[in-house]
Formats: sequence, C-alpha cells, structure tokens
Amino acid sequence: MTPADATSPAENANIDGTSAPQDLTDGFHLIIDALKLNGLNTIYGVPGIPITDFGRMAQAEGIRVFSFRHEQNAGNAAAIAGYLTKKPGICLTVSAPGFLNGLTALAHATTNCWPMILLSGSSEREIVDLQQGDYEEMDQLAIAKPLCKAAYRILHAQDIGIGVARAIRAAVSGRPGGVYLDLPAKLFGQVMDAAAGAKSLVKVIDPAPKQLPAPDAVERALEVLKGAKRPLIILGKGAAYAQADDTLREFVEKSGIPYLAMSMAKGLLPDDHPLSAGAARSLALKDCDVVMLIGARLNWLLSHGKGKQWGTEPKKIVQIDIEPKEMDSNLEIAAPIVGDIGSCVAALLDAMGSDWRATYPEWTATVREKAESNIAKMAPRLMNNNVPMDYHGALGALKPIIKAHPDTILVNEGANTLDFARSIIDMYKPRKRLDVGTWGVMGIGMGTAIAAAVETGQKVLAVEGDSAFGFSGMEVETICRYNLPVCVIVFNNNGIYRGTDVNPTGGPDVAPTVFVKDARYDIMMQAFGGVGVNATTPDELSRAVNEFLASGRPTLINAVIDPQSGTESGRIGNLNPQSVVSKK
Ligand code: ADP
Ligand code: TZD
Ligand code: MG
Repeated sequence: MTPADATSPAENANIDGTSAPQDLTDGFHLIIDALKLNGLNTIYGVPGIPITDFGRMAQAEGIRVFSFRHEQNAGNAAAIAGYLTKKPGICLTVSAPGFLNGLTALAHATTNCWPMILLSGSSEREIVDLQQGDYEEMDQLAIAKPLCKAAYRILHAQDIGIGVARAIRAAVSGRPGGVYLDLPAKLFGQVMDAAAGAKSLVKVIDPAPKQLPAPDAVERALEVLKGAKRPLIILGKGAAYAQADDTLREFVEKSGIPYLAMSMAKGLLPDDHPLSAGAARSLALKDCDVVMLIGARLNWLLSHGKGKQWGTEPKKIVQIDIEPKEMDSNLEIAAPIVGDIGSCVAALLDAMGSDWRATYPEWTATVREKAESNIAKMAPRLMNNNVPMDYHGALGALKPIIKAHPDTILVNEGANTLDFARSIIDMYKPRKRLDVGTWGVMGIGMGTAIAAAVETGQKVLAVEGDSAFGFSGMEVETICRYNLPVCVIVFNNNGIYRGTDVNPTGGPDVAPTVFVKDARYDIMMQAFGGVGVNATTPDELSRAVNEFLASGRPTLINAVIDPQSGTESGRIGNLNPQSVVSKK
C-alpha cells in the first residue's frame, strides 16, 4: 500500500466519477481499532489539541479513558499498569509541554523495565522541521529517543496498524520498556477506505515470546548451587513482573534456600515464609557464599554487590535475567542464565529432578534465628501509642490491617515513610507493593494508586510522605471523579525527612526542607466530595483505614507524625555528598 491510498474527504470520489458514499475510516478510528484489536482498552492521559477528539472517540468506542490533572501522573499510571498486566500501559498527551510531562514517566517505565506506550500528538512536520514556530512546536521524536526503549512516528493512516504493532512488541518483548509513538496532528484526520483500513491492522502474535534458557547454563547454575554452603536468593521486581508465581515458589521451597525480596518483589512469597531472610538482611548479605539473583539488578539498591554490606568473603553469583547485557554489569557472574524467569525457573526445577535435597540446615537455622530475634526486638516499638505518632507507631497500626486484608494494594513513597513502611509492613501476595522503583522517584503516588485500582479492582492504600504526596496531590480530584477505592494516608511530619530544620540566618524564610506546620491534607479530599480524616493516634488511624476498607470510598487520612522522628534521607543518608567546609 502506498501513501496515495490515504485521501482527504474531498478526494473521495468513486473510480467511475460518481460520488456515491464509500465506507471510510480515518486516523482517529484506526488508532482506536489498532489498540482494541490488541487488547489495549485503557488510556491514561490529559486532553487538548490535537488529541481531544481522539479521547472522546476512544471513549465512545468502549475504551476506558482516564483524564488526569497532569500528564506525569497519567504516565505513572500507564507505567504501573504495564507492570501489573504485562501489556503496555497507554498514556496519551498533547504536543510539546504535555509530551515532556509524560516523558518523565516514560523514562521511569524504561528504567524499571516496564512496558508502556506514550502516544503523543505532535505539530506539523513541515513547520517543526523548518522550525517556523508552530503551536507547541517540538521535535518530539528526537527528544524521546534517548529516553526510552524505542521511538516511532506514524505519518500515514495506512501505517497505523503496523506502527502500533511495532510499539507493542518493542514494549513487551525481551526486557520490557517504554515506547514513544509520535502522532502528528494531520494523521488523525487522514481518511482511507474502511475495508482497506481494517485489513491494515495488525494483531500482534505472541508479543513477548518465551525465551528458553540454554540447558548448559541451567546445569552450570545447579552446580554452583550444589557447591554452596550458605546460598541466598534475591528476588527482584523482574520476578514479580514475570508472573511465574507458583513455579518460583516451588523452586525456592524445593531448593530450601533463604531469600530476600527487593522492595516490589515483597509478597512474591509471603514475607512471613520460613525461608524469608527479610528480617535478617544484613546477616544474609554479609555471610552468604552464593547469591542467586532472580529478576534483580546489582545496581545501587544492592550497593553494586560491593562494600561493607556484602562482607569480606567473595561470593559466587548466579543470575537469571532476560537481558544478556545485564550479566557482569557490576561483578563477574559465575552462572548466567539468560531467558524469561518462568522458563528459566521451570528448567531449573526440571533439572533438579526428584532427589534434590535442601542441604543447608545450619545456614537456614542461623538466618531464621536472626530474623526471629530482630522481629521480636521490633515488636514493642510497633505497639507504641506515642502522640504525636512516630513512624513505628503509625506503621504498627497499618501492619495488621494489611495482614488481615492481603489483597489490598500498598502504594508507598517518601523517604522515612518509604523506608520504614517497606521494612515494617509485611506483604503476603505478589505485586501488592508498588513504590518508587529503581529511581527512587517522588511523584508516583496518585498515578500508581489510580492505575492499581483501575487495573486490579482491589482497594488501594497509598502511604505517602507529605512531600511525596505533594508531587501528585491534585489527582485526589481524579480519584473522587472516578470514585476509586483509594485511601491516601499522608504521613505528615511537616516536611522533607523532618519538619524541624531552621533557617540558620534567622531570616523570615523557613528552611528548604520545611512545610506549612500542621497542614490539613484531609481537607483537600473533602473539597472534592471524598472522606477526609485527621488522625493523631494509632487508634484513630486504624479506625479510619478500617472504615475505608468497609466503604471503599475515596479517603485521605492526614496522619500526624512527630516532625522529630524521621532521619535525613531515610535509610540512604549515606548517599548525600558532604561538605568539609560547612563542618568546620
Ligand atoms: P529490583 O529493583 O527489584 O532489584 P530491577 O528492576 O533492578 O529489580 O531488575 C529487574 C530485572 O528483571 C531487569 O534486569 C529485567 O531485565 C529483568 N526482567 C524483567 N522481566 C523479566 C522476565 N520476564 N524474565 C527475566 N528477567 C526479567
Ligand atoms: N524529586 C524527585 C522527582 N524525586 C526525589 N526522590 C526527590 C526529588 C528527592 N526526595 C527524596 O529522595 S525523598 C523526598 C524528596 C523530595 C521527600 C521526603 O519527604 P517525605 O517523606 O515527606 O515524602 P518523610 O517521611 O518526611 O521522610
Ligand atoms: Mg515528610
């Protein structure tokens, strides 16, 4: 098919010169049909030129279209939708500024290895390329390219089918990531024969094919595990993404190896599983002799596999990842297994046969004892009733609620609010904990909570630092507008890390980390018809959350936290550069 097949309505005469009506379709409808054909039935975005009508038509055609107050939040919704469903989450933005707002989320999705497609309207090529100053002019494709996994532009209606197919396959195959699809305004109105249009659409067959591991890689890995005395499995969010939950659990249990779950992998096996080394993390990392990484990278979150945290003994590393380039990225990998986690773990189980015995009884007992003693040490702190609440008191109130409602999705961002919640609140089911991911980015909260509610139908608790919440807080209107079962709990300590800093000059400006004291975030929710609660004690907090779990109504709880109780940067204060001069 050539570009000449796409015509404007005026050119739509029959071959015999009569003007009998012909069945037509256009760019708008072809994009919608292409998405629907591939099971992409939800769009997160912000309307405006040139995509306003596209959003209306998509809704009319049965796609759920969620309008946000800022594209970054819509993009974060699409990113987490991709993580939860293994299908690309779709974000829709207007040109230049809207596109740039969405781009941060696309880069975030790519960094986290989640499939997402950013569909953005763009200005006319002729004007953009000559830099003649079009409305919202920007060479979006060029800007998107270095920030995502793949970027494409569709210029002709008859290429929409193949363009959308490419975007889908690029997003979900291999290591998943973000894809940019540039849609110039003129494309939407381009007309073509409806039958030819329908034929031009592509339903992507097997978009993320299984990638089987090489048998010798599997054998090599098992040899390393057999030689281990103190092995440790580290589960990452790639393992959660893979949705091979039963196989993975069978492998961990059959191997008898203690495991650590990275933040978003928590719950892949329940955190109270006897092989969980979560509460003995320091000991497990320091003393293990073999590490098996499953869908986790040796990046900053694991100190690149180096330093004090990892003890002095060299470790042998087994790694399962779909991305071959991930191997040896930071340290030598003794046994790389390249493939998808479902296939790799199944192959390992197969090769282990029926006579594989767990042979690390001393090690598992040591890890277990340490974990239990740490849990016992922590318990009284979680029961404290201090007013104002500290992090332990407030999270101690939330912990048993999640245990009683293990299907609830926990969204979490902040510094102290993030780090304490991650270690205190146990998860019991896969993909229930959604957080700041690889970048430790603030602002994922409301977009993530909205998409989690939409995609799973479950109730969502978003535990948010007051600073973190501010990045996407306006979306409480969106939560109310769509009447979503989301309860936002703002851990309000009057600022970033702590609300107690002072301006050393004595001037009228407060310190850079301090917010308005005793702010009432709950009233924001009331402004849009949701439930707002001010909670000053663990009891009030529990009661408000339980009321939300009973009603499912949009709720915001302002949890008053002692501004003294946090620490600088939560658990990662060591990453702050230090000034020798200011310490004089
Ligand atoms: P965490 O932050 O939890 O440690 P990372 O995001 O660093 O996890 O690592 C996830 C890894 O999982 C990435 O290297 C990615 O390539 C890999 N991955 C994602 N999906 C799959 C899959 N289906 N099979 C194998 N590896 C996968
Ligand atoms: N901007 C972005 C996009 N991401 C970031 N991570 C930051 C800024 C820096 N930052 C953190 O790393 S945590 C944080 C910021 C601003 C907020 C911490 O304050 P909080 O949590 O109120 O959310 P606590 O409980 O007060 O520590
Ligand atoms: Mg705070």
